[in-house]
Amino acid sequence: MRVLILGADGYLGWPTCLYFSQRGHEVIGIDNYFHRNAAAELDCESLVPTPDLVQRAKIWEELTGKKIKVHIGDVTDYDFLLSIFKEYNPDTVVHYAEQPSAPYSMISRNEAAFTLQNNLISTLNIAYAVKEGNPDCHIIKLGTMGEYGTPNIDIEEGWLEIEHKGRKDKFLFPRQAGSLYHTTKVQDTDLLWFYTRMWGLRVTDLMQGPVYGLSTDEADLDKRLMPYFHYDEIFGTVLNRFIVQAVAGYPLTVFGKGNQTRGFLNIKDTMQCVYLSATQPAEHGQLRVFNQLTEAFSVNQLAEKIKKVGDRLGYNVKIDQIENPRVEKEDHYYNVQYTGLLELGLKPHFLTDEILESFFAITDQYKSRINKDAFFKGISWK
Ligand code: USQ
Repeated sequence: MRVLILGADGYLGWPTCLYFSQRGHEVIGIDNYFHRNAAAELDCESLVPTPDLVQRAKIWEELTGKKIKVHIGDVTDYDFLLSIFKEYNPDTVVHYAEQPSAPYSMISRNEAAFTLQNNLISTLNIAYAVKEGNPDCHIIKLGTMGEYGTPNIDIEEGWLEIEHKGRKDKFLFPRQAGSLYHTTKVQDTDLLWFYTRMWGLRVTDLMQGPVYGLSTDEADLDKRLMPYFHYDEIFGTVLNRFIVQAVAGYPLTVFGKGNQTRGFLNIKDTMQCVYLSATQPAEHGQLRVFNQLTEAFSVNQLAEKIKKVGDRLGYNVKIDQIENPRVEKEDHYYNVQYTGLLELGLKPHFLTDEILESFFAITDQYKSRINKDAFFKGISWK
């Protein structure tokens, strides 16, 4: 396969490049370094020193002889994106080229406008580039479980059959996002569903929960290949933050009551899910939706798990319940269906004590780089 990975410098983008390249596919990685630049401006840089995309591709080639082609450019620039499609004619495009942070999108109107513009125009451009460049190309878009919110009914895998006044139809599962960022993901889904109906695009939408971890088989070959990893309030996700907080001797920041429940997965499983979706693509005219998680935990359950393992390792972990800066339900029903990716062949890595121990061990190697000021920035949803 020839695979175009948009957002190739990010936490998931770079490991995805490695995963496909290692398996013999031709990989083209694109990024505009938005995330890197924003992290530097907001004083919340990666825990691990990460060479830029061009340098990392060179390191990978030196180590393995495999080439990842890299272009630095902006997917919201349609001429640039179309020229890439025309040059490479990809079989699959993986779309991570979005502003990925819910807190970032809630900082102020400017960040909200950037998120809206960046995320929607990038998705629109991909739909057009596929139509004009190669209508057979399969689009894999990273969506989010946060599109569904926390409804008081079971969350189905993308679609819901409704019977109304004696008639039946199937619709996208109702969406009620909890941040402006998550709202752009809802709109992305709608955009792609629209163009799937209009033009017969083939699309897989991966509704992913918060990802954790630093280790993938390919990144483990050399420290310089590790993912761009955040633990700050803006770009860090909860489990990654808690591990770094525990190592730094900073109390784990449970927001509000901590009964908020989400579906989590190991970064290794994100790689598997994207790969399984690419090798078993959607049909023309199909918007295929998978709920991408392997197990659900409340924030309190995560904090307790990390405390148990951390204390055993000698970290003396403290847990703090702080006022919730977000507007979200702190007690809610949560029951998600997620069989689609298991049926494609996903073999989950669950959050065992051993996985947590190895996560502590890698994080500890970078302890001196932890910037405690990044843990709390005071971004409020209210
Ligand atoms: N939380 C805490 N303490 C913290 C950080 C988070 O209690 O220090 C809580 C939040 O209030 C929330 C839950 O943990 O209830 C998850 O927060 P998060 O920051 O891990 O995840 P979120 O902002 O929802 O976004 C992340 C990714 C996003 C992805 C999403 C999947 O940044 O790209 O779409 O996870 S999901 O959460 O399922 O929507």
